[in-house]
Amino acid sequence: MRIIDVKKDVLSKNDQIAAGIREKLRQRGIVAINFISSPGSGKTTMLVKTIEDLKSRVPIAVLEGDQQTDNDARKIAATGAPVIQINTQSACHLDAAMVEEALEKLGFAGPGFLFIENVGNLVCPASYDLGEEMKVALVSVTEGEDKPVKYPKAFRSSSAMIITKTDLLPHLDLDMGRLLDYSMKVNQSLKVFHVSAKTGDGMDDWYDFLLSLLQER
Ligand SMILES: Nc1nc2c(ncn2[C@@H]2O[C@H](COP(=O)(O)OP(=O)(O)O)[C@@H](O)[C@H]2O)c(=O)[nH]1
Ligand SMILES: [Mg+2]
Ligand SMILES: [Zn+2]
Repeated sequence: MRIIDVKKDVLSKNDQIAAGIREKLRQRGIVAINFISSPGSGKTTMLVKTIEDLKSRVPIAVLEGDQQTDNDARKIAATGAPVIQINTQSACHLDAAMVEEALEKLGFAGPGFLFIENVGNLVCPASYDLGEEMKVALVSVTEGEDKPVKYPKAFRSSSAMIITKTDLLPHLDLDMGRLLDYSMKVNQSLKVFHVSAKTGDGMDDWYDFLLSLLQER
């Protein structure tokens, strides 16, 4: 009798494709950022604001992942940025093969940023390498303090955490110190941003960070 570890096998195939994507993006001077968060944390809103503020300085393209609809792709398209919507149907995450196919359709020559908005889910997106430079986890102030310890892999596999919707803080009793303690507990090197895409508060720190990634190329 033989037992096959299916999950391991699927992931190693995914990692091979992701490595190919990473190499291609490097050659084109494209910095890819994989956004992961729960549904509604503010990924699309962050992207729209980021594109509007940076598009005159650097080319930006987007891959949008959702099970269904092209709602988010239409919001991105309204900014003028090239975008492809990936509908994953029953799947709850993007994988490297989906990204490879979408990249061909996108035809983004680079250099610049490629933002990948993953399916809203803090679980399996953490396990799938999409060939990105880094994962960035978003958590909104309405989600409570303990998401980092409940979903540690999402925050451990991310290089940065964006705390979103800070304009709502006066209406909430979020303990920010605890949220920060929990996130440091799972990943000490997590770079943290506090932003409101609505008011623009804190966005400049995020832009400085992004632009420094491009300069490192
Ligand atoms: N007050 C406030 N609401 C926000 C902010 N960012 C996003 N939202 C709202 O949160 C909801 C979900 O945002 P969306 O960007 O679609 O989240 P996604 O599902 O992670 O892409 C929408 O109603 C947004 O208008 C923010 O900075 N402040
Ligand atoms: Mg979205
Ligand atoms: Zn999944």
